Amino acid sequence: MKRLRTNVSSLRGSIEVPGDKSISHRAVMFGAIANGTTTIANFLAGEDCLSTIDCFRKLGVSITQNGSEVVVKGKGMEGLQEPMEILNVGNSGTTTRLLLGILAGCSFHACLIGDESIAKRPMGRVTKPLQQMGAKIDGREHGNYTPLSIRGGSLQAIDYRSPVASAQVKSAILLAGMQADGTTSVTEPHKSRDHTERMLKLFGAEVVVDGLTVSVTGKQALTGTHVDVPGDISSAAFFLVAGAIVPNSEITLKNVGLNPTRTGIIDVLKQMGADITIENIQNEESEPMGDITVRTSELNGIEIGGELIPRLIDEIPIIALLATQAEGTTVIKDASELKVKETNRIDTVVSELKKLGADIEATEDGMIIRGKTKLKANNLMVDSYGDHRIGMMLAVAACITEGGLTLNRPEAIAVSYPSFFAHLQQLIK
Ligand code: SPQ
Repeated sequence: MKRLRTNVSSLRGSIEVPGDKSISHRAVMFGAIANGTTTIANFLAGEDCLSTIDCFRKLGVSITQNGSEVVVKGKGMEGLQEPMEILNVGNSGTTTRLLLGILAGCSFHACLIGDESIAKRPMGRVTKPLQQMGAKIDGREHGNYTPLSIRGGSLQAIDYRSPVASAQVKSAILLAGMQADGTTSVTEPHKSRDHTERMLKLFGAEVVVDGLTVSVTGKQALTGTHVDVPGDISSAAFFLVAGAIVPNSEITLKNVGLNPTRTGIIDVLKQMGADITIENIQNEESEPMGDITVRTSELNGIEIGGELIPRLIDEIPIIALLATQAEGTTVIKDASELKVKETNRIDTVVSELKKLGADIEATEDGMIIRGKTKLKANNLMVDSYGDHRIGMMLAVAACITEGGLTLNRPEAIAVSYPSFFAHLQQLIK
């Protein structure tokens, strides 16, 4: 349990958020199956990415991690070894699904297990197409939930139409496709984050992107390289919102990833009227990054849905808090994917913000928030439910809440942002 800072009068200063979680996972995984050495700078040493390192070490890959510097000695596409132990993915959906895509092409046996939250997240969305390609996968409820067991082998390419816009589904199939005979394509209903496509190209693979369809031809080798991980925009989002809603604030976030498939939060802040500027954009050809400054703003409610949703799916908890401080109604729709994250994020966001007096209701595929509301707590306890993004959203909510507030299960935040509370403390004036 942690007592949260409430009624903060100002947030000011500049911070550098840790490396992007999605890119850190992929850099280790792609490095492991590449030929030669991969060096990673600004790696996120959060629990999820450490789970990825642990799994690949158990698959025989030599990985040296020294804080945010990582060196991976690649084994090549066919060099992974049958693990002697169960692969523990911890709390990480990305580790589970992308690892399954890689293991689908390996002719040995492996078992995957994770924590209580992972055990509730649907894996059929990747195990079914991987089975269609030729992998043998079994597990709880016919391979839909962990624990899972997989024996990969010779794979056939597929043309897969994903029913959901999910980068994890797309990436798992493309990673299997890299090991299959023929050309594998994945088509999504809306574009999900494209870090896999960009990173495969960085490792020397040929990837064809045609609108919502991505294709790779199998049996291409990857070559080890250097990966510079930008700051995680999903972590920055908590301070972008904090800067907009806490009085007398001005926060600069340095070297934040600005990949257009991830910047929905910036579009939303701008549409709601936030005072936000972006400077020093670099690295535009691979993973763009820049410095973002946000100041306390007058906000208005908006409607958020459609193709914007995959561009901000992980930011919806903090956007819900933002909407409580906007005049008028904010409607978030087309976001039923929130139900299958670390928690059901529609339920956990609505229940915890309601405790603080927010006017918020759950809908089938999102939520409706009416603002502007003064948040209040009278020595209340809110809960992260073991979900890092819910925990951080509540710590930011506390900054604009009157009264005493305690957070249950704050340790969940270490999954993606171990230095979150230190950074918050640094900004409080
Ligand atoms: O890795 P995990 O646990 O799935 O983490 C989350 C998060 O909030 O950090 C989702 F709960 O991020 C996913 C994201 O929602 C990371 C991700 C990726 O790196 O490919 C893609 C998104 O998931 P999905 O299911 O839409 O592909």
